[in-house]
Amino acid sequence: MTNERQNAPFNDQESNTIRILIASDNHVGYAEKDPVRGNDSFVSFDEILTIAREKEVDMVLLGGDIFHDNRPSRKAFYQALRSLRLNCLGDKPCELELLSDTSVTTGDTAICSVNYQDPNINVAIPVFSIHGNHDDPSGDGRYSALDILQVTGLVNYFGRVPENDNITISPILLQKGSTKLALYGLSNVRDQRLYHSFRENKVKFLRPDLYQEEWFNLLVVHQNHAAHTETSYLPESFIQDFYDFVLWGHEHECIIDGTYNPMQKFTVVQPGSSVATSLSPGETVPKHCGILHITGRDFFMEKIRLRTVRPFVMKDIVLSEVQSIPPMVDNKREVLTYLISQVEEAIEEANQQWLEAQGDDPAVLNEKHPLPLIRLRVDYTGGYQTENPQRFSNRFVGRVANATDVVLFHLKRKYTRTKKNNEVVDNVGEDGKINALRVESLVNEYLKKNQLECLPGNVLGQAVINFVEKDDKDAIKECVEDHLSKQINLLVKKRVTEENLEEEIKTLVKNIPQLSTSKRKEYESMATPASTSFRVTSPDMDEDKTSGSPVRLEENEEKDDFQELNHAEPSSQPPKTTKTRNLPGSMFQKSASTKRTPAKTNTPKKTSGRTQGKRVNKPAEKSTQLMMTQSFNSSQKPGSQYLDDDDEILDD
Ligand SMILES: [Mn+2]
Repeated sequence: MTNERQNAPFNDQESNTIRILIASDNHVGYAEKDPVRGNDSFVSFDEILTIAREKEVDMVLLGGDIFHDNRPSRKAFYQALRSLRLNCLGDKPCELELLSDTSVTTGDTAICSVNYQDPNINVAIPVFSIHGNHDDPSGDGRYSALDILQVTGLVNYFGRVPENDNITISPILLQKGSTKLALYGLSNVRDQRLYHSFRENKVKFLRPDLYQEEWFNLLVVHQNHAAHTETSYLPESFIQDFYDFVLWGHEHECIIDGTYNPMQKFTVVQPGSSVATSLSPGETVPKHCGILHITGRDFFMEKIRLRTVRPFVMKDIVLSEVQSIPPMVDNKREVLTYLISQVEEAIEEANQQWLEAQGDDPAVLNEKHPLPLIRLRVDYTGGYQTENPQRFSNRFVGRVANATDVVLFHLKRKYTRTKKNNEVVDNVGEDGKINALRVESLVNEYLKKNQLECLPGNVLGQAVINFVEKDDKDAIKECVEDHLSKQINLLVKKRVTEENLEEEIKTLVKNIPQLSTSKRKEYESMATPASTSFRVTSPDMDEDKTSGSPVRLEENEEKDDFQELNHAEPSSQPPKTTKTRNLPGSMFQKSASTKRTPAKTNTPKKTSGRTQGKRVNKPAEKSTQLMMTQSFNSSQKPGSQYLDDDDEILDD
C-alpha cells in the first residue's frame, strides 16, 4: 500500500490529535448489475472502512452520496451495512468527548443521536455523513437512506436541511485532549436554491461561544464546486472565513492534497469518488482517501491511495493530427488500425497504473489484474471514416471492463450557447455529444405554453426527475401538495381578507383534484373562521415547506434552546442581526500565518488532555453555549440587488 505520509510538521501528540478518515461519493450500488463492474463500489467502500479500522482513526467523515441510488437495492444496503458493521464496531474506545450533538439530532428521541453514546452499541469508530444529491431525503416522511443507516446505529447522519430557504447550521462539538473540533455539515441542496439562500443571508452558522479561537472549524458540503451556470454552484467566497477546513463532496475528481484559499483562509479538500461513475477526465485521477490529523488549530493530511479502484485510462485523439492516416480518401482500415493500437497502449498503461496502486505488496504480482476502463475520444473532423462504436468496442471483450463504449467519435466541438432564464446552456456536452434534453426543461417548456399558474415549471420538472431517476413514486403528488400549501399561504397573506378567505380557499381546493384527503381537510379546517391555529397575518406561514413534520418541530426546539442559552449571558451576545464584521473580539481577524503556526500560544501545553484544572468555565457536557453569527461576506451584497428574472421560479 502506498502510504504517502507527508512529513509531519509537528510531532503527533497522540492524546491531543484527532485523526479523521475522510472520503466521499462512494456511490455504493453503482452499476451493481454490470457483470464485470458490479462489485466495484462495494469493494472500494469496504476498502475505505478497512483502512479506518486498521489505522485506528478516531472517526470517519463522509461527504455524501454513500449510495448511488436514492432507493438503494437490498444488495447495496446489505453490502454497505456489512462493511460498516465489520469495521466500525468493536472494543476500541472512542476517545472523542462529545460536547454538543444538536446537528445530528434525528427528531426521534428514542434513538441516541450519536451512536457511540448509545450504551447498547459497541462503536469503535463513529462514522459521520451528510447526504448528497443521490441519497437525499424523499418520499413519505422524507427519509434518506442515511436515516436507515442511522437507525441501525452504524452511521451518524448530520447536516440535515429541513428548510432549504432558511438554513441554520449548528456544529457537533467534539474534544480530544486539548483539541477542539467544531464539525459543521451542510447536506446537498439544489445548487441554485442554495446560491439564492446564501445571497439572501438565509444561511446561518452557529458558533461556540466559549474559547472561540481554539476551535478547529470543519465544514462538509456536497455541491458543485465549479460554476456550471451562473448560480448552479457554491462559490467558496460564500463560506465564512472562520472555517479552517472544508471537505467538498460531489465532485468526483480526487484533489486530496487540498487547496488553500487565501481570501477565505481555509483549505478545501475534495476526496473525489471511490468508484468512477462516468468515463470523464476527472475520474482518471488516481483515487485516494485521506486521514486528517488535527492538533489544536493545526492539521496535516495523510493521503492513502486506494488499491481496489479499477484503473481508468482516457485518451483524446484528433485524427487530423495523425500523419499516417490520409484524409478525404477511403481510410477506414488505417483509422481502425491506429485506434486499435491506441487502445492496446491504454490497456498497458492501465495495468501499470494498477500495479503502482498496489505499492510494494509482493502478493499482488500473482493476482489477476482487474480489467481496466478505457475511453478514447476521437475527433474525426476532416474526412475520416469511422465504425459503429459498439462494434469497435466489442473487439475488447475480456480485455476491458467497458466493452461497449470504449470509443466515442465526435466532430470538432461546436459550442452553441443559448441564453434562457439567465442560464447558459451548453448544447454540446463534455463527450462532444448533444446533451440529452433535460426532462426538467421539457416540462418547463410544455407548461409555459399551457399557462399553468399554480405550479412553477422547474419545480414540477424536478419532481418528474425524482419520479424517473430516483424512483420516488410520490414525488409529483408531494410536489403538488407542497406548492399548493405555499400558494394558499401566499394568497392568504397577500390579498385576501377574513371575509372572502373561505371562499377563495374553497375555490382553490376544488380546482386541484390531486389533493389528498388529509390535505384537503387541513385546508378546509384552515378556512373555518373558528380555527384558532391559523393566523392570516402570521409571517411564519410564508413558504413553510415542511410545516407539520416532526423534523421541522425539532428544528424549532433547537432554535429555542439556543436563544435561551444566549439570553443567559447577554453581555457577550451581539444582537442577532449584527453582521459578523461588527462582532467583538478577534474571531474574524485570523491570518494564514497564525493558523499555520505549529505551537499555538493559547493552546495549553499540558498533555494530560483534560484542561479543566486551569479553567473554571470548562463547558459541561451538552451545555456549551453557541452564538449566532450570520453568514455574511464582504463579497456579498444585500439581496435585492441580485434578484434575477428567474428568482421567482427558483422558489421551491
Ligand atoms: Mn453527488
